[in-house]
Formats: sequence, C-alpha cells, structure tokens
Amino acid sequence: MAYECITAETRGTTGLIRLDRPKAMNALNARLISELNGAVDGFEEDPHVRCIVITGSEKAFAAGADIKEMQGKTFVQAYREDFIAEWERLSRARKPVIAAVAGYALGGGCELAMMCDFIIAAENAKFGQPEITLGIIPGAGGTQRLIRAIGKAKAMDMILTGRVMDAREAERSGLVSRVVPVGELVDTALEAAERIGDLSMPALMMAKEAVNSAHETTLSEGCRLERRLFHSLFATEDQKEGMKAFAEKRTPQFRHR
Ligand code: CO8
Repeated sequence: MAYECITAETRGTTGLIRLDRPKAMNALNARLISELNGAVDGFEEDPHVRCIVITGSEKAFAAGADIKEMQGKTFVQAYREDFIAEWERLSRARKPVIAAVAGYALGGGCELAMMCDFIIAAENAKFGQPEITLGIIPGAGGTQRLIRAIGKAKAMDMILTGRVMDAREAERSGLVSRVVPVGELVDTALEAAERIGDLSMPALMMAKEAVNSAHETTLSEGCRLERRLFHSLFATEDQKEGMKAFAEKRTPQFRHR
C-alpha cells in the first residue's frame, strides 16, 4: 500500500512507523488513521517484526485530530459512523508498541501515544488534552487513560484547563518512561525495541496482557490472571532456555521470538 500520511519501514526486527503530515503538524485525519491501522496490521502479521515504534517529527508527534476535517460533522454523522472507533486499533496490538514523542502530542496525539505500551519523550515534548478549548472533550480514551497514567488531580487539571505539560513534568507524573535529547529519541526507542526483540515473544505478549488487565479488573482477579499466565510460561521452551542460560552464565537464545 502506498502511504501518503505515514511512512513505515522495518529496522532490524522493529517496525518503525512515522506520522508524516508536516504541513498540518501531523494532525490525525481519517486517511492517516487508516494507513496507521494498515501498517500496524502488517507488522503484527510479519513474523520478523517483534516490536513496533511509532514516532512523528521533531516538531510534532501529532497535534491532535484534524480539526478542519471534523469541524463540519453533525451529531448524527459522528454517531452513525461511530467516529473515532477505528482509532483504537493500536490499543489492541499484541506485539509491544513504543511511542517516541518529540514536540506536540496534543488531543488525539496524546491519546495515540497513551495507546502504546510506553512513551519515550524527547526533551521538547509537550503533552496536552486541549479539546475543552474547542468546545469538546477527549474522544479516544484521553479521559480514561490519562487518569490511570497520572492520577485524578493532574488529569483533571489538564483536561479542564487544556494546559500543556512539558517532558520533565510528564516524566515526574508517570506519563512517560524516560526523557532523552531530541536527536537521540528515535535511536533510543529503536534500541529499546531491539532489546525487546531479543526476548521471548510469548512471555512479552503475556506480560503485556497481564499489565493491561490491571486497568480492566480487580486486584485479586488481575493477580489470578497473572499467576495463570506465569504458570503457562513453564510450558514453553523459552522458559527452559532462559533459566538454563542463567545457570550456565550465558545469553539465552530464545526460540519463540
Ligand atoms: N488539526 C488540523 N490542522 C492542524 C492541527 C489540527 N489538530 N494542528 C495544527 N494544524 C495545522 C494548522 O492549522 C496550520 O495549518 P496552516 O499552515 O494551513 O494554517 C499548521 O498545522 C501549522 O500549525 P500552526 O501554524 O498553528 O503552528 P504553531 O507552531 O503556531 O502551533 C500548535 C502549533 C500549538 C500545535 C497549534 O497548531 C495547535 O494548537 N493545534 C491544535 C491543537 C489541538 O487543539 N488539538 C486537539 C484537537 S481535537 C482532538 O484531538 C480530539 C481527539 C478526538 C479523538 C482522536 C482520536 C485519536
């Protein structure tokens, strides 16, 4: 598929997706989302790809949903099309996904980053949910994922005032896992992805499933699921190899990668 709004390539065992609408600060329009979903589907199916990295430009990860595209929508249109439902595809990815964010990650851009498993931010990153300033509210999980990431006080502050959070505050608040210089952002994310790519894929997928279940279930049910997944990994050759390699003081060679 020829892409207009993104680029997608493999770097080693990593699928690298770059949001690429420079004239519109990578605003997320229907075409971009459809291309992004197609690229994620392709990388999920590709057995050589073990991790996905999503990034934008140095100026903008994405400045939100495309305001010009959606401004004329009526309620009936938005409701009948279930506008935005397909934007959630990324949150259902089973392979690990890292967001590498430089510049603006606003509105849908912040929501897209939060759909990834973790966010690495450049020093110039700016996160915000400014929808309220447009007379709307976040629509792709912002009210739900932001509160889980940074707690009610900060989430309410950002969502009700529309204020922007810089990279350092985002790191202090737990929204991003690390902050690096802009020029090192993509390489840092690719290094993390390659490291993940050396590990056992079934263990990675189960780790992701267990962590994500914490958002959906009670503590006791979540711990039960974790324990059952933990037990099931003893059925894999990779568990035997991982523990044998530790005892033999060598690097494990996982089979299921
Ligand atoms: N939509 C459409 N066009 C945009 C957007 C956007 N979100 N953001 C920037 N652009 C365009 C500008 O209109 C401008 O185009 P043109 O040159 O044709 O006038 C170009 O990008 C460059 O932008 P600016 O000139 O404004 O650049 P600045 O450096 O002065 O400012 C900002 C950068 C601060 C990012 C500013 O552009 C801005 O505030 N953008 C809008 C941010 C915003 O409100 N985002 C929230 C949108 S609503 C939303 O995301 C709802 C989410 C719903 C779910 C989405 C599912 C994933």
